[in-house]
Amino acid sequence: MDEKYFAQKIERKWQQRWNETGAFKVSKEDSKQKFYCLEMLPYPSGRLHMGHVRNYSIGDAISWYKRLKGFNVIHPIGWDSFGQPAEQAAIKQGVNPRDWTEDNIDQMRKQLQALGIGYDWSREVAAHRPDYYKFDQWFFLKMLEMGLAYRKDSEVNWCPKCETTLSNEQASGGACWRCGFQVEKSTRPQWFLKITEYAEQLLSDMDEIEEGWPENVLTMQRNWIGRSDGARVRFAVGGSDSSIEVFTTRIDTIYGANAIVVAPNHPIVFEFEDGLSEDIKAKIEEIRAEQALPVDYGVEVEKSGVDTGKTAINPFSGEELPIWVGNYVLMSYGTGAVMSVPAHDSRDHEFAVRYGLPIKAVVKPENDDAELPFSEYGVLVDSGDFSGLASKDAKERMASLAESEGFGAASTTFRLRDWGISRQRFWGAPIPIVYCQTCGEIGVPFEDLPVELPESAPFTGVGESPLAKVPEFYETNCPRCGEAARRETDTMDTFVDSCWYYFRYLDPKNENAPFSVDEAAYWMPVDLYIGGIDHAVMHLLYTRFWTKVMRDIGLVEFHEPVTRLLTQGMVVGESFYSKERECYVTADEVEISRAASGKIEKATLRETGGPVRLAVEKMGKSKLNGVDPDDMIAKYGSDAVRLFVMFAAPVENELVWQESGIEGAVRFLQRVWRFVFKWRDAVADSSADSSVEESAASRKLRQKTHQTIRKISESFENGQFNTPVASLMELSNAMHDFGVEPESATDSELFAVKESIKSLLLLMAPYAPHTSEELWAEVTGTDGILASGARYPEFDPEIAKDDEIEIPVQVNGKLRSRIYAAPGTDNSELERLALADEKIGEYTEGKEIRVIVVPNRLVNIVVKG
Ligand code: ANZ
Ligand code: ZN
Repeated sequence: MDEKYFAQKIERKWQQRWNETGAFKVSKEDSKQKFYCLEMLPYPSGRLHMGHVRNYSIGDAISWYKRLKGFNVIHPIGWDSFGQPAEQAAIKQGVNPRDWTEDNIDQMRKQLQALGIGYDWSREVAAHRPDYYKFDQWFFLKMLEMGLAYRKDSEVNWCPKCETTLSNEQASGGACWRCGFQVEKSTRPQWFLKITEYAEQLLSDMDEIEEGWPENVLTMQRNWIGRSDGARVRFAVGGSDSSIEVFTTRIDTIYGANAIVVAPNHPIVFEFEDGLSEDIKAKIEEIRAEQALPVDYGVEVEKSGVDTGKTAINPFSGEELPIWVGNYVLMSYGTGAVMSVPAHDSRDHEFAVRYGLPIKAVVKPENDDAELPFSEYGVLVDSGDFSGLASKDAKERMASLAESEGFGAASTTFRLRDWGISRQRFWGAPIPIVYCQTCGEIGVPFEDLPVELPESAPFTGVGESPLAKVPEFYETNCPRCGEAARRETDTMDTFVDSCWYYFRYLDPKNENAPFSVDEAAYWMPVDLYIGGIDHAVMHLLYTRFWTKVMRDIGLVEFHEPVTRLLTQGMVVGESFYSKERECYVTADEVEISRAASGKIEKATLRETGGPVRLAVEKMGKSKLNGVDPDDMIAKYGSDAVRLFVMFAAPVENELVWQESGIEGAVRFLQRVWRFVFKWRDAVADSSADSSVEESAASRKLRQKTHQTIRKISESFENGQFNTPVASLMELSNAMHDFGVEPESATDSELFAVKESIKSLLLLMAPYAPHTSEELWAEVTGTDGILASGARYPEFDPEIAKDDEIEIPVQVNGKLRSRIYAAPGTDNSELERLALADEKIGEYTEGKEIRVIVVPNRLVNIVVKG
């Protein structure tokens, strides 16, 4: 054993050993309880960043813990390897997207191995490989059979200059991200998956995961699905056979309607259009153009509109209402038409005020008048036969009247839209469809899968799908009639790939099915899923949807794929902005003075002493505040990096990167190493058992050891993964303070030291596995923790028990005696001890008393009379 701690030497050794022995390889074992620990799979950009390191360190720590607890732990990894950056690299650097992607994967796999994350590499999957995306296509065809995949004309963002479609992100603010040109909406046929068919289940099944998912994620999903209970009501159009159906959540306000407002693309507008004046038509065009611009989520637009001059009849009151076109009514929601009730809806109110439309209140608070708009429930007034009813009752009665009279019905609407999966991209899974002149759109037969991507395509970044320029790809024959036909040239949204990758880990080589039903029945659902909050809706909603489809196909029997979700906080770095230079500078260029807490008190430019503004921001190149995991591992070792990352903050919180923190982690590991080095021989030779007479020192150390085991086990079970590191440091301090030298130690002291070392190493293994393995092998003479099948240490409650504490006993507020009891002794026992005390007896004998106990602190006896 080296006297000094050489992180790199140990780490290389154990990484190699784990690799050779397949230490993290697992298979289904029905007799063993499983634990599925999953981290969101990375996009192979080529370089690991600190966010990844954090994500995988958390997952690995929990995997180690569960493994030592005796679970059959599956901990796999793969690559979300389809998507834009590969295609951009092809355009910019002229490389083949496949080569670029594979090189990046090799690079990042090496980095993950250098971190020593315990993955079962035999289960690695990558979305861009045909053996994987074959089953993206398989699922698509299943959904086609089930009527869950369909094609319809739909709007896309289109840059007329680049002649290409853009994602919403690429069209943010209405400008093309490449050229800044104004983005238009254009219509093209696209494939959709009917996630809306599962809207209701996606909501109600949340009951099953409520315990294990963060509240904010559930709320975001609920809002995204956006269930709205209301009614549909048909208004007849004056002087015509047509009618307009509105969706409203407040049918009880219908007597207050002052207008019907429709979306500019509502069919009725096209019906009216010929008869409208040029002015009105121009205004409608303007609103259409405005709505065609991509909007940034959450930005309020000023309400505007135009009166068409046509009217509709309120079926309840018989009143004639003007029909307006409004910019705030969307064709994509409800029915694309609203009844405008300005007294009770703020949007309608703003609209009515702007155009001087009448505002009539029809709902009032119980005994009160209200400021308008009043959007709460109340009591109906001026509402014909319904006046005097409470809103809630009125809603029910009015909806059933509408239904019985045939002009409406209760109705539920969802905000959730079907999922458009067509992308005009090369680097994605081809949609397995063939278009035939005679037979129409035909799914590729299952036995012909995968529809493979060609080697390459002309990448220009402009125009339609790159695959539409590869005749060898799109020229084919109709699977039904055999005539010449054309393949679909769009590829799938990469969110399809990430919907089911963690099922594929369970059976990655299966050529006939996405995975085996038996494997999934054993391993699923995922016990813990760790990733960023940025996936709260899209990915996590899509994958829940996919699971329900898989259930309906018969692949799985459960409804929800993930029992517990952990959203990790961001890794942020300190950045320094020099005011005189007007740019960010690196930490090396700054003179920093820190408070003991690590907080920066003052920062100045080293060269000039000029002022430097300090900020804590997301790590990034432009801020010069990023750190490269490889550099950190090379400098400090992966165990120190991982230990620091886990220690620095609770996993849900932001983590502020401070290199000084890593230095602390290294010092801790060195200290542990020195202690083990010092005691190794003495401890290894000793076969003492605990039954021998104990010294005070060994009793104290054993108590600390068992308390630490108790505390860390509790923390793990409660989902606190940073506090155990502090407990480890405390235990290590207690070991150093032991005060006995190996040469003079008694058997019981050797036993206590050996127990503390072995416990510390097992408790530390989830955080610093290499060092723990190495030292364990040294102390026990085995091939390490994993190889020897060691289990997580158990604590003995007797030994862990705290010493007794002193509790003052007062009589009428005056100190009269003291009793001794273990901390946490319950109130009735403390009361019994106090009353049994001789001195106290003198005051209480024969008296009427009342006892007040403050646990662990005080017993006060009130003596009456
Ligand atoms: C009349 C009314 C009176 C409404 C009132 C609200 C309050 P949520 O809850 O978000 O589903 N609405 C319906 N379709 C619309 C569309 N295509 N574009 C814009 N607004 C639309 O909202 C439902 C309410 O949003 C509906 O109820 C309708 O306004 C409006 F005191 O009808 B309400
Ligand atoms: Zn055909």
